[in-house]
Amino acid sequence: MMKKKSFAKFLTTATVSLGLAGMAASAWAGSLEDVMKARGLTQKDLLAAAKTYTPTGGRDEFVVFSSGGQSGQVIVYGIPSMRILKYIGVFTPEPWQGYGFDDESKAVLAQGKIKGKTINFGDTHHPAISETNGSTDGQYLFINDKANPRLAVIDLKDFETKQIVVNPIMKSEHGGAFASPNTDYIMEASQYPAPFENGYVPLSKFNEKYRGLVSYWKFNRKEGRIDPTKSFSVELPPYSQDLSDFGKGPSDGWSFTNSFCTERYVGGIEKGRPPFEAGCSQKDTDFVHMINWKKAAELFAAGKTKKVNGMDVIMMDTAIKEGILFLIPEPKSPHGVDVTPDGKYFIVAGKLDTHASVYDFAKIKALIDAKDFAGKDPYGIPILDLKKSLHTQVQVGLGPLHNQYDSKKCIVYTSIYVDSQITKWDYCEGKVLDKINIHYNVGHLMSMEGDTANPKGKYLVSLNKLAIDRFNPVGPLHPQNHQLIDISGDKMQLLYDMPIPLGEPHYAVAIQASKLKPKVRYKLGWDSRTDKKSPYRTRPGREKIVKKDGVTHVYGTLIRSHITPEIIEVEEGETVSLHFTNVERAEDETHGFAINNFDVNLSVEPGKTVSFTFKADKPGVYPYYCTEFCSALHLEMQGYLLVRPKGVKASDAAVSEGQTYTKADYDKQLKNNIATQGVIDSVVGYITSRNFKSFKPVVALVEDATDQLNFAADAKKKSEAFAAKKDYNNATLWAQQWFQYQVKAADIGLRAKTYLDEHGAVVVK
Ligand code: CUK
Ligand code: CUA
Repeated sequence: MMKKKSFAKFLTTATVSLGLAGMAASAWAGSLEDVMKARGLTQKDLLAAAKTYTPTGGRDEFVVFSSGGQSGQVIVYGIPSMRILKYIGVFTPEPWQGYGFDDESKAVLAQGKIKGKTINFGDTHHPAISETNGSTDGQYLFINDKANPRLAVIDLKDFETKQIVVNPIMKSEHGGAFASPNTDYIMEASQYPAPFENGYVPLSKFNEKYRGLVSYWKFNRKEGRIDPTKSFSVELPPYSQDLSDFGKGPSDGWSFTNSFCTERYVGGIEKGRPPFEAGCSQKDTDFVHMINWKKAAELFAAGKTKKVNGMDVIMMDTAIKEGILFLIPEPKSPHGVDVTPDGKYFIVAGKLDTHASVYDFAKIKALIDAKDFAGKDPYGIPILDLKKSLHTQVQVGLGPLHNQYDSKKCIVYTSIYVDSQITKWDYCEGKVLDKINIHYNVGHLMSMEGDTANPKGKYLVSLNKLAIDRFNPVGPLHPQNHQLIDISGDKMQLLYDMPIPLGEPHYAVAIQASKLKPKVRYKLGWDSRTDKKSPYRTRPGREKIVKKDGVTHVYGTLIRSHITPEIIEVEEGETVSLHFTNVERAEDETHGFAINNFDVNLSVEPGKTVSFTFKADKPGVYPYYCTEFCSALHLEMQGYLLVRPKGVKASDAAVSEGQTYTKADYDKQLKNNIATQGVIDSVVGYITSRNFKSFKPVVALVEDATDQLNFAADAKKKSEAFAAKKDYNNATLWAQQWFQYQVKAADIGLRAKTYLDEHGAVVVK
């Protein structure tokens, strides 16, 4: 350790050697002008900063759910601060949340197995928030996995993944997840045509046997789960279906799915054939598919389906005969179809075209009603005339991809991939209003609730594929760049760049933060994945170890700062099932649980019960501990798993400790505890003399502190009982435990006091 004198010398040397840098630092701490000069900031920068900067303790107006791309997760961040709030484990394990480590969440991930095989990644593309009357309601989030056709349900009450459904027919999936205006159905469309059956079908049979598919998954809002038995699909031609959207208002009851490669090209570059990219971009138009899903649901209810791999499918012949499936040409290699907030139009942008096309649903409906068709595709599906279906076409830039709507009437924003721009335009009048450069190669873009019946305007995020020179370099693999743009005025203004270091996000959705009502704790003993009381819940004092059906069940509890039990001894070869209930009621008092060598980390939030089942296959000593820094004595939140070799008897000998305590130790601890109680009483006095009941967070803190003081009283009783029996060793240790609860109560009390001081509490009589 450095001596005092040499430390002082070190300080002087350091100050001198800092020299000029030290001066710059002092300039930095000065006025606004000084800081601007030192950091090279302009007035415009300051304005942008003022629009995004969120002071400590401040909240964001909007919350974004972004796809986490290949990570198989969802990224949650705030707008306008662009601060990342959470990564939600969805299709892949996420150790911090214990997702894929505790038995309960393993069961959710296991739903995502495909033909018995565990899939360790997901390619998430399109999140969708549940809707009521076409507006986001903040209850559920859905997201797709493009690579392994799957859909996941996330409950926004606790931001946890509850269900994964595998599409039994598709071999890839892109046009999901999209929610119908009242979330009756979640829609997904396949991407790459493939045979319905799971076996081998040669490409020579492409036209007859390969198919596309749209599935409508029935969502049971009460259960918060998809019901596969009430879900159905519609067979489509082997075009590469791309993105989808549900109609609303006048177009409610219909869904739209665009496509590319209607050439039905099958590639073969290795044989000298032109590659997919040539064969799939030959024609000037592809097809948007229109499906009357309400009528399709009636056909399903009437049994007019065929079972394919266990799923009910309305076959193309039936769909054509019943008049629920139509095609409209769309220019060229389109990407995305976006229904306007009023449901009167939908916009399609062709990647290889400079135009965005605005389709008029009323015109389309009239053509369908009059059976006015321009022809049929090779499968007999009626094709509508492009010109007769259009409202207008607008030249928006090179490589337009996706569209998002503003709260202002008729205003839409389109991402322009090749030009690296966002174009703002009027789809009613058909004219371009503004363009802004972004960095670089935008994919999706997202305005606030901009894909709903009630867009909120204000901000737009450009989800850029490339970041190139925007951030400090971190190697050849760059983060992606989400750029925040102010759209409140006539001209778009770039505000902020946020690197996204997780997967390649595709789409994202935003919601007004006020619509989200997540809980802060679970009911005591809750299995958060089934949303039911856990059969393995335990309460303090009821912890036990029981053997049942060859499994050793440990019913334990977690609370600041101990794990009960602290010693678990089993025999080699035993199957052990640990069940921990976090019995805290305090907000944010999560405990973790990890054991050496068993590949486990559990996250046990207040009230939650989680389990971890494993085979104690190797004799040894395995320390376990809490992995969340939960309290001052967090490091002491520990225990031992002992696995004794087969046939060796459990030792009944008392544990050996390093220290025993005397009456003098006891008296000293007692004196200390009494003094501490004095401090606690003064803090309690301070709080209760103020109007603390007007502050909800303080009421919660006071409840928590009361709990701790009750625990303290309990430990005090035990200490006194041992002291009466002159067992000063145990009396001292329980007195120490009593003190530990006092410390926790004092810590909470001081937090409450600070809160009251900062929020202007007043003295009451
Ligand atoms: S997609 Cu990736 S930028 Cu999957 Cu919606 Cu367009
Ligand atoms: Cu509980 Cu650390």
